[in-house]
Amino acid sequence: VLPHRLRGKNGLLTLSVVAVLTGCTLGFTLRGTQLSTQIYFSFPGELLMRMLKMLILPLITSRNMVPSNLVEATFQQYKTDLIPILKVPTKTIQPNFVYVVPDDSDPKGRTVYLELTPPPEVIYKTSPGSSQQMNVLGIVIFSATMGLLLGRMGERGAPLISVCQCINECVMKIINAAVWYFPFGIIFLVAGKILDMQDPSTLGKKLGWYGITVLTGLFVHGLLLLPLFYFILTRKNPFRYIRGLLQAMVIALATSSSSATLPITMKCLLENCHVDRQIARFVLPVGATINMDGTALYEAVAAIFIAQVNDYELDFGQLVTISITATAASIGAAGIPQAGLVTMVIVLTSVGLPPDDITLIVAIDWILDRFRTMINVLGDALAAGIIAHLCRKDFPLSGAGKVNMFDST
Ligand code: DAS
Repeated sequence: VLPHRLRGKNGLLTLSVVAVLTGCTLGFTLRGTQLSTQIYFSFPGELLMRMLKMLILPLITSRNMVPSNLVEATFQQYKTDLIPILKVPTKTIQPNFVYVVPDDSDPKGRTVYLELTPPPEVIYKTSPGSSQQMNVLGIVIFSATMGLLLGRMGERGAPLISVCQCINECVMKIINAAVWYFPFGIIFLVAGKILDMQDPSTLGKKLGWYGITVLTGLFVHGLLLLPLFYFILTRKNPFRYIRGLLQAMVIALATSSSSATLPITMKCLLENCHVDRQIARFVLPVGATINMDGTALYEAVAAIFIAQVNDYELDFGQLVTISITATAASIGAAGIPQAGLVTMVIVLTSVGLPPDDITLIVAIDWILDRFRTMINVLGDALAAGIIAHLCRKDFPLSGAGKVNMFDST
């Protein structure tokens, strides 16, 4: 059905970019009408999000439960050296659910509660059926441990290993089929968000400068600092590697979710960037959960913007506090839309800023969320490329180089 030139992986990228542009055009064209997004736009876009989230659990578990000689060799040869690079940082911040509850007794009528368990409406606010309820990090660690143990069980573990390999092969076939729906879903996701966007005139000039600052920071970090870091550690052309990730970055732009983009990021790393599949299947899910460069940068800039709006002079110590808490809060943010907005209240609270002032930036958060999610995905993929390079230096990895997507041995 598709013209020959659109059948390849670059064709899908072209279709996705055209879909984003079509969604923007459709959204801005229809903004003046009384069209309801709930009727016309929410279903195709939500279907795309749920298709991606449906694939996360089977993809992570089936890939990681197949024993990998990488993890075994790592345990044998680098019991104390390499594991810290792959393992979760010792102090992981569990996502604290923070929500603002109007409190009549408070003279300003606003009180912040730091809750460890969210009330149902907060869960619904993050995103219904989101991976916020799915403990991706726990699933990765459990399935990788199972893979290790199954590898040591010899013949007894073979049946379950074979089942995992078959599941993994089926999941990759489903991903390859599902990706052709993505351009269609992207159109409605983007158009629906633009239709819902507050009237641009309500965005103050300050908010415009705030948005430009965040986007400039993300651009510098994502296209200058990260590639420089990748080149220093691998001596390879970072932009050739990033070109292989364009499809995943477009999906990240369209979905605002690192977790939902995970199946495509995995596909790009294996097919385009030729990263060892054992590294990709362990590093990506962990990165999508705790490695969020874009979110950390965004939360720091947002906190400083809110301080300036309140004419609140931050001293050097408070700026350092903001940098540290923004990094910690980004670790706790889940890979779902606007998760960074939820954890940012922790950053504001750390320097005595009014947490419910996040309402100042909500109006354009849905746009910035897309770009910071792109940088999050880029950071995860570059980290996987660096770790694969460092590991390959030390011992031969099976499966390095061009990988057949269905080769799940
Ligand atoms: N949307 C989040 C992600 O998926 C990032 C954020 O909300 O800051 O990475």
